[in-house]
Amino acid sequence: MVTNDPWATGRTADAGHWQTARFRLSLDRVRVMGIVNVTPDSFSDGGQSLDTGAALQRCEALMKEGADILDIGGESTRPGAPSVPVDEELRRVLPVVRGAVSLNVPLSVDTSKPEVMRAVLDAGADIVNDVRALRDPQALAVLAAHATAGVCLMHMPGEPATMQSMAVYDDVTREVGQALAAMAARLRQAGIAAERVVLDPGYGFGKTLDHNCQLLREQRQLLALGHPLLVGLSRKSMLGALTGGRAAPERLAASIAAALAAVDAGALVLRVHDVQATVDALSVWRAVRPAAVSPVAGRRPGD
Ligand code: HH2
Repeated sequence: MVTNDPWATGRTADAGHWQTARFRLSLDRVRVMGIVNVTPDSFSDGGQSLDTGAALQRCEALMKEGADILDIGGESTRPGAPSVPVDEELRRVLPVVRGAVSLNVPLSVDTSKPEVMRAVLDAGADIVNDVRALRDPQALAVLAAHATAGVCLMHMPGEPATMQSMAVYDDVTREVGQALAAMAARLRQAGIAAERVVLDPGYGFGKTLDHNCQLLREQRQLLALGHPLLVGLSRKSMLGALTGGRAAPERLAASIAAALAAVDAGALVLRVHDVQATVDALSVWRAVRPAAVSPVAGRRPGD
């Protein structure tokens, strides 16, 4: 074991996999989570997969491109997006989960609603990805009642409508780290095994451009929390700001650069719109990165 191995720093021995409902997902290499937004109004791809058939086609296409996980969402989190009633969110995501369950790939559902969580887990979904980190006690209860489902806890102060007014930190990395630690402790107290939990710093959620850049620069510090890190930087507005105002569909190069920066800083799951390009970038990355021995699998991450 190489003690200064970036892949090892601060991570506990059991942080080498993500336990999800049907799959124990090895994290000895970086995993790509492909985004399937079943929404009319998502910030970069709203309306593209609004009906079940189109969403399932996207699921299959993303798998062919090399996605390791599919993340299905029925409500946009962009600031100002209208809230979606439970029955409408269920109408959007449940048939997609039911159709995708036979694809033999881990299915994540991006939701904060306990009713939706319960229904999709009953239908065979593997992971709950909650940008509100199960802050609804009923949501926590749904996950605690499930023996194995994975969960992603993301940092977001307040709600999408108010989060940018709460983008005030003395030290963003320290404060995001403390908040994530408290979230993980709350799940532990509820009896949810640590191996089921990944953490996400929440790029673009209640953070200014400077906060996002500092957080990415210092992201490695979050590895000390002992959970794998998932990041969502794909097409985010911070990338538009850093590239002279490019619109969301024109942020591919910026998204790849950000994804690799995040991997360099210890991220093990990348939530992305552009799966093929990200998979290609990771292939090159793996071939040329400094050799490091994974303490988890006893071999180089990515092999
Ligand atoms: N970002 C978005 C949505 N869900 N989940 C996690 N864990 N991390 C993220 O960074 C994250 C997320 C926003 O992206 P997108 O789904 O493309 O847009 P919208 O929320 O408008 O549907």
